[in-house]
Amino acid sequence: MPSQKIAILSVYDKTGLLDLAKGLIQNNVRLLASGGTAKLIREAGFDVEDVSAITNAPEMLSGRVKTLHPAVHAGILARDLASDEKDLADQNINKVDYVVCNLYPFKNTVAKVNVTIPEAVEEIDIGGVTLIRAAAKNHTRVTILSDPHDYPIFLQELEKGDIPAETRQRYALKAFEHTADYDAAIADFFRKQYAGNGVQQLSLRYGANPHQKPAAAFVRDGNLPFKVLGGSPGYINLLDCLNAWPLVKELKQALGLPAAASFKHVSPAGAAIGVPLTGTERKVYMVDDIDGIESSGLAQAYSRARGADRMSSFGDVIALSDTCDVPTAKIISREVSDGVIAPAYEPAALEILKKKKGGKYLVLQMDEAYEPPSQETRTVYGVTLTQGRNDVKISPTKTFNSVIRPKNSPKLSDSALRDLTIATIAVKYTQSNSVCYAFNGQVIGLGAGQQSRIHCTRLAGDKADNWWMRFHERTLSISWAKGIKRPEKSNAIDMLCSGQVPPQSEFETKDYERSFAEGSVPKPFTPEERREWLSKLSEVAVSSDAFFPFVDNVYRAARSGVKYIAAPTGSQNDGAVFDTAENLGITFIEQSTRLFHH
Ligand code: 93A
Repeated sequence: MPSQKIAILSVYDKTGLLDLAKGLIQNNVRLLASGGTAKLIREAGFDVEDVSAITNAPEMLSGRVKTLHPAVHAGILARDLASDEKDLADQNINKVDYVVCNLYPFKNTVAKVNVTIPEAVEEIDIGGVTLIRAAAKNHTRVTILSDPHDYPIFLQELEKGDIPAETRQRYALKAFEHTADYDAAIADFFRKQYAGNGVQQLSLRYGANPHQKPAAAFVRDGNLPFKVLGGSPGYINLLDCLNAWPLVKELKQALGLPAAASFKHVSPAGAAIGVPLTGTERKVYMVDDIDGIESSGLAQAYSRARGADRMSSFGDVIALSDTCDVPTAKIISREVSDGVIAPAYEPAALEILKKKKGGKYLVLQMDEAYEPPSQETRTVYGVTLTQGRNDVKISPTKTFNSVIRPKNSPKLSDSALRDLTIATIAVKYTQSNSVCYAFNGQVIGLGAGQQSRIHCTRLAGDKADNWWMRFHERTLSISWAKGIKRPEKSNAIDMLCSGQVPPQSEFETKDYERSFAEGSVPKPFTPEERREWLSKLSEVAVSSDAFFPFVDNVYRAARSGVKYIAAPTGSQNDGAVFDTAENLGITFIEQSTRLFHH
């Protein structure tokens, strides 16, 4: 006669317990239960023994030790092996077949306002986790029920005989998820208590919006890779920093010059390397009065990154590849900006930045040696998504030498390779779809987050055009009204350069004209003047994060002086795209890696 099956029951949540006990008994299962669980079953009139019947040890330490005993765990963990059977027989221990357990309500307890550490500590379940883990580990023989919702189906299957292997596997998986979630909640609580704010975790005021609370940033392993030297970051600030930093790190690695990026809403508004600035560029980027800029590659890089699209960079988060020096800090100090991340700061530069925004300017110091894990995880609407990190390396020597069209194209120049590298690294960190135009070591137009590729190509192209219109003599020679602020100048220039003038209403006209010195409102550009000036822009490089589905993208790019396009292929229209590029004198480089980013 087969020996009687044994179930150990130890549940905090006693939902469905009595029906389960009844069903088990009807199926001739012997019940063993911990204190409160046994009491409830017994009081309902069912036959149950205390766990101490097999441990010969009482519950101790006010319940801290209830089921922790070799008689319990050897009974659960034993396999159908002769050596295990012998060990059990030597100790007079019976095999356990079913474990029913759910854990102390740690999450509910720590969710209470003003919960103390001792209160939380008492809710850390040890014996229950051990029961669950042991039974789940030995699921080839043992069934673990950690969710009361599973009791009815379990009883139906028990009626039929043995619990099928697939059911045991499903319950084991659920059990492992249950203990993992439980441990994560414990770690979360103690991280907040013991990790020290800013070391392993950082409390944030709120998430993407003020009503999204609580919010925090943390790592599970080691410390955060950055230190807060000034201000306190918001959620979106961190998203910007953690995208902008790898962008500048990769630009520097790829091109060997200091790099800077200016981010807004998790896409770059500008990104550049430290190519020396001409006098005109200094004027256009509003840095002609910065001392020491000629000898600071970093300041030049940031001038370019910030100068590319001053409208989009308003209130930016900045990433710098190198130690922030005084000229760079001076440029930053007088722009409207939210924060900066850099590997280090010269003391005098830090002093300047710490005075910004009444001392609230965000200054983060990034650990240059930090390497993120290769796997990325996030949850969206309760669903966890995981992927390998996009760690593909973009390099001027390796990324653009696969297939170049037309086939007889001359070797790409160093400056073309440099600008293709910049545009491609920029799209790698831009919300998709994205298309980037680069020239002279910097982004000059970037289209981010458009659902249609041609809209990206147009948006980026229009930005490149606006950028170039800022170099027109008429824009350069604007005389400004007294006391006008830098952002107001940028707004007025943008109105002029993007063809928004003449304004449509009397009020708008008045507002616009207020920016300029008396009697010197610049004449709007006529379509012919625009066309004429834009035709002078040439040698521009474009990178796209995925293939061009239609030839319209190539036509649009050509209008903004584009001579090089790097894009993945795979469209049905590839042939037409290549032909169009060739007809327009554009070199097309098949860049083999798709670079979507979200
Ligand atoms: O404090 S414990 O970690 N020590 C134990 O040995 C132990 N064994 C089971 N808590 C322990 N449990 C937990 O007790 C179970 O996880 C379950 O949540 C609870 C059931 O207790 P009772 O049967 O006394 O109501």
